[in-house]
Amino acid sequence: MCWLMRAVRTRGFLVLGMACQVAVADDLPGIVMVELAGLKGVQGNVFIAVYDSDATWLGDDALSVQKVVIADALDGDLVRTELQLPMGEYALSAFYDRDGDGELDTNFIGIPKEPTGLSNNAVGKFGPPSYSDAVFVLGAEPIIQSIIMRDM
Ligand SMILES: [Ca+2]
Repeated sequence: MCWLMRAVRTRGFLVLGMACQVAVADDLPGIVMVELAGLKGVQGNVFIAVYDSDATWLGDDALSVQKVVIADALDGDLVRTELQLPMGEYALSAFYDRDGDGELDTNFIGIPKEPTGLSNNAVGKFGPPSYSDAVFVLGAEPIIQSIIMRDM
């Protein structure tokens, strides 16, 4: 059994681990298992947006958005789904689309009117939670993000 050569970019630095003669690109999928709590007994969809930079965080330019049908993904009290992403740094934003319009409803100052949750269960103190509070590193090992969905 040999190790793979792997290059993982972390905050602009290149970290190399190596052995054998096998070179693998750094876009191998990693797996984030997402567990959303607080959605038992509701119907409809939850949307999970993936961000990979502070510049796009919580904006419309998410890396990807995954729609999860709650009825199909409910496992006990949790809604479970899986995201496959290249290894790297990410932050997740999830919302429960209570009224089924496909969008996160907000009030006139931008505060969500539907339940939301962020990776690391990041919460904002005065204003929106920051990317740095929600970011996590995805490597070769699958990781679990347990997110509690909350009404603001
Ligand atoms: Ca909505």
